[in-house]
Amino acid sequence: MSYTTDLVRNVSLAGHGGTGKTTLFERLLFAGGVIGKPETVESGKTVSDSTPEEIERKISIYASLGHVEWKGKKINFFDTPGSSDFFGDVIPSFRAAEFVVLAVDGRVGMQIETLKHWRNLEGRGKPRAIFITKLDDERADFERTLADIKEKCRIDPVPVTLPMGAGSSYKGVLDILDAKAFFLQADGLEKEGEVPAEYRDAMETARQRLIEAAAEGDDTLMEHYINKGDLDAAEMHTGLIEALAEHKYVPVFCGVPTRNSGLVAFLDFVADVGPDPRTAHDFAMKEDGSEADVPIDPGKPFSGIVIKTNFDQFSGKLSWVKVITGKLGADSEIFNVTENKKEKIGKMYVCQGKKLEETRELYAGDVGILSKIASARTNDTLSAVDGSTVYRTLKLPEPVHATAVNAVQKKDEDKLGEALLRATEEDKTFRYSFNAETKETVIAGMGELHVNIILDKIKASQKIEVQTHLPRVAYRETIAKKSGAEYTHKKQTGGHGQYARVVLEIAPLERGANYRFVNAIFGGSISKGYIPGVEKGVQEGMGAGTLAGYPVVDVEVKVTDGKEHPVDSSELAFKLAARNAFREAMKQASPSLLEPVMQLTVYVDAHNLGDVMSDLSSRRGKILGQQSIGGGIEEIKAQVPQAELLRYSIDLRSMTSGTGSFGVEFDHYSPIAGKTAEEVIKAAQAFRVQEHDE
Ligand SMILES: Nc1nc2c(ncn2[C@@H]2O[C@H](COP(=O)(O)OP(=O)(O)O)[C@@H](O)[C@H]2O)c(=O)[nH]1
Ligand SMILES: [Mg+2]
Repeated sequence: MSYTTDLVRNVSLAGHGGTGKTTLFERLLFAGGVIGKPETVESGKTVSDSTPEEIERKISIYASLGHVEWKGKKINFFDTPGSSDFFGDVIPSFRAAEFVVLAVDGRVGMQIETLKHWRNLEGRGKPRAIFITKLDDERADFERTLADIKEKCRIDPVPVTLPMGAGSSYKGVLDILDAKAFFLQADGLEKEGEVPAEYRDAMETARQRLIEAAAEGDDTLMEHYINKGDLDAAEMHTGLIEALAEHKYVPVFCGVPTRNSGLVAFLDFVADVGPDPRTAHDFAMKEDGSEADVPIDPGKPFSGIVIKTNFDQFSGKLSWVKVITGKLGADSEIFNVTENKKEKIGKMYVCQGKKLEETRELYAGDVGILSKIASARTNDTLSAVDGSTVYRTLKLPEPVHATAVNAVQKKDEDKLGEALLRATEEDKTFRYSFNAETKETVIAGMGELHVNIILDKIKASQKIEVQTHLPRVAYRETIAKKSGAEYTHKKQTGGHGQYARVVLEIAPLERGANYRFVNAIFGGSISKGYIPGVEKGVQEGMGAGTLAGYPVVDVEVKVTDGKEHPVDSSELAFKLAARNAFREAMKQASPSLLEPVMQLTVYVDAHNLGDVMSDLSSRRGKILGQQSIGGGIEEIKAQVPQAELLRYSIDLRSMTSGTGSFGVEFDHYSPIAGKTAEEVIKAAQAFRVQEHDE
């Protein structure tokens, strides 16, 4: 069954972990008749939390997609993970859904991840709503939660449903829009009924508020409202649709997902009022790097973007596609614009969690799944064969937590490498690289949990053991003063000898200049043909400094003299002589260590500012600036040695109860001395001993 654009609605369920998103998703599928029996997160059998790692931890790690047909509309729901470690799987739903519903726990109010989502959505101007859960709990309080949302998001949200009763006397919800009540049942879905007399006043007050919101929809409605003090049902309907599409109000829903309460009024609203994809647009990249809006439009040739990639045990690679224009058909030919490759589409699917269902057509606005499109990767633009539009890639956060990793058994290294590579394809916030300098495989992600879960999954699926440790810092060595040395390489082996003599001078260069080689030989004491050998030798010498074996930088090497032998000289002999001459010279040139210093940007709540600043100082950090960026958030810019930041994502999280976040990039190399340098040298020696043992 396929649905035209006007009949498609996309909703992302997002918010802090544990607020009830997965439960809500499950119950919405139940209300829509997709599943006959809803399961609990605790049972490990929900449609959404279906992977072994999710079942084991009882949290969502990956985005899931499912859909219900409601009032003739196909409503796609994304269930998303709550922990910031998995934010990379929330972003695709923010891109693909025209409507984001943030779940808020009625016991605790607006929590940090939800607030971060809120800020992200502000940047997108995306229509959004709030769903307050857990109102059956004695500690829950609808009004208090609403007040908290008002304060933290600086909005005046508009209730579309209101709770009847609270805690153990919770009875169900009032549907303000349709002036109905939905009563909680001992079993099964809630039942529609008359609004009890005691709630009529509350209902009327809420209806007035909703009418005001509708009147914001456009100027004529506002005029009618001002003149009549009311709007009729049809006016209210159009007003709410228009005002929501432009994010002029934030509807609030409530309920108890675990007991199937608050679902019907919510589904009605999404189907009747929720944003039509045709009111939304996506973003194309223009040649000059700027963006252009592309309306979601079924009338154009096909184009779409791959928003997510995952690997299924049975179906192989699955590419999730948001159709932006036109229609995508099964058994058709398309063009991967990003990879410049024609592709044949075979079967095409929609899904309910991990269950795939074949479909023949997907219209603009809809989200579906293609299997086995070899070239397709997350962020690729797909289009009709003659298309050339390229869509903007997903705005994903940069990884902030790095770990070095290796297989316990040497023979498993290749398997580990392949599995890590595949993980980077599935997860764009996960990186994997081999650092030739420190001879380590380094992986990086959004936090310790993120990285550990990926490793656990690899261990289990590949049946290999892996070890992790803090990544080694890529130090450098340099010199502080001029010096010179001469070295004669001389060997008599059998009939044929080796001979070369090199005299050179070295001098410090400015920071960042790296390396300069000067051939200052006059009178041909070393023939031209041997100079490349000399330079190779110098470079080898610089590859491992004399202090701790780190690469040497910012040095000028000048070859001033030498000597060769008509028979016994060779390029190899000059290389060896130059390498040793360089080492001798370096020892005399006051060698010192340089460490990488990172540019750090930290975002924290104002009340954590003092702690975070003094912590940065204790990490040998230099504060460059600090400013308020609104919403009670402070931005700190600092330069901090990389060696002090290896566990920063963990430490910042504990210092700020998870509210802080940061970005980091390499800035420059800076000298270190004294105790800090001694420790680095000691550690490097220990490492070399260990390497020899292996
Ligand atoms: N009492 C109560 N518990 C709920 C409600 N909604 C969800 N829960 C429970 O809250 C926990 C977290 O729910 P889950 O759906 O996994 O939250 P998610 O992390 O947002 O997906 C589970 O134990 C649910 O059973 C509710 O309305 N009332
Ligand atoms: Mg969940």
